[in-house]
Amino acid sequence: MMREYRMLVGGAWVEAASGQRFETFNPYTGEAWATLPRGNADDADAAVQAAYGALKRGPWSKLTAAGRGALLRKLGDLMAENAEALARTEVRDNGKLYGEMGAQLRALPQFAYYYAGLADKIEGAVPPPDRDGFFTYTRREPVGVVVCIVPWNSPLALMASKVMPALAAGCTIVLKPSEFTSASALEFGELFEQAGFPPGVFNVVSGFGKEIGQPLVEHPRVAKIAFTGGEESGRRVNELAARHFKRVTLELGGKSPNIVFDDADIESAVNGAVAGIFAAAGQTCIAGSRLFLQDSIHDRFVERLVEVAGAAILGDPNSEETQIGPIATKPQYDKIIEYIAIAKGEGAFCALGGKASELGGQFIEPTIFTGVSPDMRIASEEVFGPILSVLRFRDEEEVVAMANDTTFGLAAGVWTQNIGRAFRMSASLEAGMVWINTYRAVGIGMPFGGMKHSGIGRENGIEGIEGYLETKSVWLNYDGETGNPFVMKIKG
Ligand code: TXE
Repeated sequence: MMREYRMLVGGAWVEAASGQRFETFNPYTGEAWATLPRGNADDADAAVQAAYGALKRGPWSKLTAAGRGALLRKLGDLMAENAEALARTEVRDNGKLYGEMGAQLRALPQFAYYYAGLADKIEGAVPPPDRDGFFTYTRREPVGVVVCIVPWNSPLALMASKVMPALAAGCTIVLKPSEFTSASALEFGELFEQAGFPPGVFNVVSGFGKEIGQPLVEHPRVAKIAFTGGEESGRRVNELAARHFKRVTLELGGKSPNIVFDDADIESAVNGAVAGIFAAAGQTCIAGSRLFLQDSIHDRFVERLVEVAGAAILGDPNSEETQIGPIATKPQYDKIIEYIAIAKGEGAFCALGGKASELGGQFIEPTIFTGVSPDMRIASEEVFGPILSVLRFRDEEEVVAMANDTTFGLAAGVWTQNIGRAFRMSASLEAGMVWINTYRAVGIGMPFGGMKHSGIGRENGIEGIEGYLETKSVWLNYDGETGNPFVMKIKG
């Protein structure tokens, strides 16, 4: 039995205006398991108008910051209560490991609680006026209607890091999940209703990037776009937004360096390198896809790496045993297979994997290429799959130059026991996040985002709410005179 989802617009569960639907697939079985409304510009308009109405009129517009916090706390509780069901949906729709999703969903309510607590601590300022008879202050106001566009690789987590601060700031939202993985976001919409958010504050629509995503970005009533996705779509969104001076937060791709010095704890570094690239089958923006090994440890490190990665268990994402699941979408699977051929064609040496798994379907073996040089495409382009490129280096200076020689700047890992080197490296690497003797550590309080082509702005932490606020300066004249030498004085 195919499940049929609907979209949440203005507090009602609706079909697409066109009446059309599309299928969503289980990447493990390859079978369609649900259908979704195929939204277009008409649905985009309806959702934005609902969000705009809720922003300007009605209970949300009058709610105090503490009131918004209380609703967010309720939402967090509901996320915790529904974690199991949401995790199962994500596994079915996206192929994510159940083990990983369980942990992620236990952490996700913290996004709601963190920003619930922050909602009533966003303060304006009272700068001293530069003239007599004036009182001057600033207000922090919600930026307006926010469109949140998220990709398929981690739908709920990427959505939470946008939606929670935006709501805490007082914005209203239209969420557009990826056409490949919309089910969890649509189920998430039910929790907003149960938590008691007024209709129109949170809307969720489904459909394709060009058909409904783009009209949302271009809609005149939308003030800000919070986007996570690929570099090309991010560029398009940024260009369209710029035309209308819309605010953007962009979380895009990466080709992150993971750097191991010869003084590192080798066993930890091997585990960090394996988790860095093969977690979520490499389908994460922070994947440590370029592994830099210092000359003197190169050979024995690769040997151990191949041993550990080669033992990874591929299989059913619902099984607790499984360490690497299927690739989430067929186009992504095809792209990864193509990059394997490109790497071989460029002369990289395949030390592990290098082919589709014998499990069939959308499984790809964990793959390690050594002898990679910086000029190869496999060393510079984001693959977004379980493919590791190994490069070698002589010393600190050389590896900093190589690591930074990329248009991306999302994350970087450094493995060393030398404290001075750790500090130097953290300052020299051009990346939004640097991990020393760890990889992939993330937490709600720490800003997340990239430099260069990896994005604009930061999510999470106190900084994560800034992008959803505007500052308004208020000048109040209390002495009766205009008080401003440049204002015309007209006496009748
Ligand atoms: O992402 P898209 P795709 C990288 C990864 C992957 C590549 C392509 O390398 O191979 O991107 O993946 C919506 N206006 N990442 O094509 O297109 C789209 O509907 C408005 C890295 O799946 O970026 C979806 O909801 N919206 C990344 C969202 O953008 C548009 C995670 C992301 O889809 C749009 C995923 C448009 N013109 C892929 N075009 C990361 N940073 O983690 C598309 N969309």
